[in-house]
Amino acid sequence: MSDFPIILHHFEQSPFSEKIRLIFGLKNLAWTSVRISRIMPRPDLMPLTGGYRRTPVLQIGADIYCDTQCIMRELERRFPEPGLLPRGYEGLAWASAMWTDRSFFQNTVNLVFGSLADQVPADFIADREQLRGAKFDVAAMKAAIPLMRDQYRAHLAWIDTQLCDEREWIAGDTPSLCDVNAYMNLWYVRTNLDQSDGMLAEFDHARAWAGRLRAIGHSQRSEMGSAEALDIATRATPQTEELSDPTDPNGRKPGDRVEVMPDDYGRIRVSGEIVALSAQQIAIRRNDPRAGEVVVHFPRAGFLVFPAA
Ligand SMILES: N[C@@H](CCC(=O)N[C@@H](CS)C(=O)NCC(=O)O)C(=O)O
Repeated sequence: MSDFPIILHHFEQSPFSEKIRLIFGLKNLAWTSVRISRIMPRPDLMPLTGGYRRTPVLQIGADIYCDTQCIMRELERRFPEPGLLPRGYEGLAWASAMWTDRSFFQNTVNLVFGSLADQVPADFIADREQLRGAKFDVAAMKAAIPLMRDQYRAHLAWIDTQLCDEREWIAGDTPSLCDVNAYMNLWYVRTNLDQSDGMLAEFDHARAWAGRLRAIGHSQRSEMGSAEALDIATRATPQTEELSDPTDPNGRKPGDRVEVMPDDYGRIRVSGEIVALSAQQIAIRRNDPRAGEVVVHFPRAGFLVFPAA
């Protein structure tokens, strides 16, 4: 295994980062925290990611993992015990992110920022408008709060239904990615709006479940500055081995030059040369004037791959 620290580039208020902090807790992993600004610029992080700007990012030496799907996959691969894929439901556990990170999360974001409305700083709004390429309209979000409450409640009710046979975790006897993915949204509401868990009042099972997840904690955390993390990447050599995908539907292969970007928001293209490829991951090699040679990893679901322009 790698001698490099497990570095998470994140900010405290980030719900997607909370997923990964919770996984550190579940796997009892010591990790290094690099606190990044909540808004751009992030001058020591961009040399590592090649422009990918969403949070969090995991760094191990000169290997950089973007998006929680990809980060979870790598943590599961490197630290398989305890496993977070429920037996018999592995595919569904991965797929649960498409519910929790998209429909459930967009609903949660609107609820949180609609409720915070006038307290949301102007520079944050401007930054998120750039991220989305669309207006971040807190007044519209505020007006939509009753609608968002209905939606949020429907998502909570699904969690509660899943737990109503007195099981402790969504997919059975042990915590899994299904729990981590869904919990992020409750964590976000609780930390911003509803410390008393008022919206959970009617859902006894989901409320108890959220309490169990909260109790897990984040394992052993130490802090590092962003310049030091960049320096680690500069001195390290990427460890990713070449992997080809004989059934890639577009005939892509290691050595091809491509650009990769999310399909939803933060649509910034990152360019590089394919190192590894499968149905669920793509890793590209880049050379950066400050970071040196790095390999940047992305998931496939929710990401678009183009031939380099
Ligand atoms: N699908 C991404 C979504 C990540 C995401 O949206 N993170 C938020 C923060 S919680 C973000 O990137 N906000 C803009 C930013 O930090 O630049 C993932 O799973 O990592």
